[in-house]
Amino acid sequence: MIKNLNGMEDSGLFAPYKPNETINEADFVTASCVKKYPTPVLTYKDVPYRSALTFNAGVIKQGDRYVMVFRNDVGDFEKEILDGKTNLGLAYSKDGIKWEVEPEPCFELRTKEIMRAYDPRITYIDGEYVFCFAVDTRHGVCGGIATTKDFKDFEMKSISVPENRNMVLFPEKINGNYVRLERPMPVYSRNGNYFDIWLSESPDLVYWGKSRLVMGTESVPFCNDKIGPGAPPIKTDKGWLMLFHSVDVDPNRGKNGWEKAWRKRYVIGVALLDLEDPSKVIGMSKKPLIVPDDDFEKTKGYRSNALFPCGALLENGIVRIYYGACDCCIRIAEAKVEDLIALCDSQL
Ligand code: BMA
Repeated sequence: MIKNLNGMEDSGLFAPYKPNETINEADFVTASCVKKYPTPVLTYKDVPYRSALTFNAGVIKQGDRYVMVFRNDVGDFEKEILDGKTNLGLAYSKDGIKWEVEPEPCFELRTKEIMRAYDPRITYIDGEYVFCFAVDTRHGVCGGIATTKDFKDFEMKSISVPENRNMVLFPEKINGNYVRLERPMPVYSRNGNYFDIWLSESPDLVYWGKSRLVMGTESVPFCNDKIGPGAPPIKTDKGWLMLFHSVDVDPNRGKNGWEKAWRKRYVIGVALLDLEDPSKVIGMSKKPLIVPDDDFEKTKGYRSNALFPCGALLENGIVRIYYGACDCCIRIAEAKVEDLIALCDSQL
């Protein structure tokens, strides 16, 4: 007998799931309850320092204003030049839609070992803002966590072992611990590029453990490649609402955006996690929630067909989703929270 298998004991690590259901191309449409704002809310044109691509932004409410921290890949958009540097820009807004970018970036990680931090997510918990971001190092991609009270001074709490990315922190402790969703990238054991969503707990944001699988790629009928958690989960009375990105690859896709060839498509999915044990998926939508569906998202930008949510806010019954589009700008989509919950009607 083996004690304390940490939730992995029942029918094995990868159960419960329904493997390999797939949807048709005609089902890659944005759900009818979702309304997209017609134009991006932030582009390089809004940034007062050198900027080519502004995307993948964490957003949080601070008193009566909104705070956004966005990924800024430094360069020149018009000339299609990237300098190879990334910093995180800071913007404030009164309404969450029109943004004023601060004169300087608020965060940059560069050491001999670390090349950059990117794709920030922000959670407010216990009186401080917790940032989760990806960290490119010379020895692999890691998940990084830092805290701040003012978006000026930051304290690094932890950097994971590689390969890991897309960490998001729940906005409250669960059963006494901080809880994060994360996306490790196993190379040998999964027989392909199948990267799944996991969860870990920590007493202090430094030491992480009790790791367990939340959702495998095979559970997502619109995925043939990888998934990853998107925005910090939103608490509802039916469960934690989890937005995630999901990737399908088609070798027949050719040139898109700036790159010679870009064969992936990133769409946004939605699922509900159990309130007390968020490693349990209690419902998900079998179809994508948001897909690239206007001309801009399908053909333009740095990488077409790439939607990447990092922020979501629930106010007055409406969930506002902030997503990077085409790895070059930030857009908003909105839906009623009850409609999003209703979409999560499939059990894994
Ligand atoms: C992911 C990350 C994101 C990016 C996305 C689409 O792997 O690198 O920053 O938005 O790819 O290119």
